[in-house]
Amino acid sequence: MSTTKPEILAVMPLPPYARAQLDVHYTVHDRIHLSAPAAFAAVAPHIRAIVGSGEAKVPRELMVQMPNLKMVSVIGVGYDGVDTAAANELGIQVTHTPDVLNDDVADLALGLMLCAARKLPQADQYVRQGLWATQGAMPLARKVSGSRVGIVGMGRIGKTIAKRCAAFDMPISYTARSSKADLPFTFYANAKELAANVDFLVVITPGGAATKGLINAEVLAALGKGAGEGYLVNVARGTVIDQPALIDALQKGIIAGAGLDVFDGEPQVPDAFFSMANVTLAPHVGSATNATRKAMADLALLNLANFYAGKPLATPVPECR
Ligand code: 8YV
Repeated sequence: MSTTKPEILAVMPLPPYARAQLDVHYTVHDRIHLSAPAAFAAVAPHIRAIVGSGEAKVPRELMVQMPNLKMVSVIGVGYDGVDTAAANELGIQVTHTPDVLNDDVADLALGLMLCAARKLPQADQYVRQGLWATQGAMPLARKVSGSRVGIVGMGRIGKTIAKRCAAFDMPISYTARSSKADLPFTFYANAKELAANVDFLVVITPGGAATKGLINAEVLAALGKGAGEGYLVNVARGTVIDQPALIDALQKGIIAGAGLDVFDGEPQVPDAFFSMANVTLAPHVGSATNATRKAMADLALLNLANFYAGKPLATPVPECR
């Protein structure tokens, strides 16, 4: 029996636990260290699997450079950076890590709602800067419990967010590709109608071409109801929001505020957000707890192990089954 470890390509730096586990079982080549074409060409024929996080970019041009590539294991539920059509054509399987991060992403969505409406980051600053003692009570905030929530994308994480919103006595509406008969929530056919009928709009739909710019100026105007109302929360992908339109809506007070975990072009974040008092910003931390990142890495490793053992993959993406 050969003791040589299979060679895999990491398309981006990986979290420490995932990296350590991968190193036990595989020889991991880092794309970042193979920028010279000759260096990459020397490794490429040996690569049968790629690993990367949810933000990994795996375009057709990269796949075709590895003649023996047969698998892409994404450590993340989102895989909008992977060209799944090309993968299908080239006979490359793609896996991701659904379900294990539902709780964390939903927790963060509620956290951002509370931060945006109850101004928790500002409240913290108010105390630290001694303003409580010198200026008295903070201005009053917006009540969250009982407010209407609209969820854009009613998949696994959307349902987990809804469960938490139900505990806050929030009437729940949603939009998705189709209405789901088994859910006791109000369905709207599109994001604009949904936005017009809610106080909080929470975005948790997959990224990619199909949802690019879905939350545009019109949707934001509908959320604001002509009266500067409505809060936007995004825990999906930055591309789902028309970011310049959001900046405009926040600057002009078209909507009341936003809580954002993801950005178009992250980790670069437009400076315009930094000076806004009506937005709470987070650096894409939806799944970023020790327990969940471990569960995600373990699932990605299981997919890789199954692939090398010739067994069915645990969590293939729907497009590549
Ligand atoms: C992470 C994510 O950012 O799962 C996703 O789609 O966006 C995240 O959980 C990340 O990719 C973890 O590696």
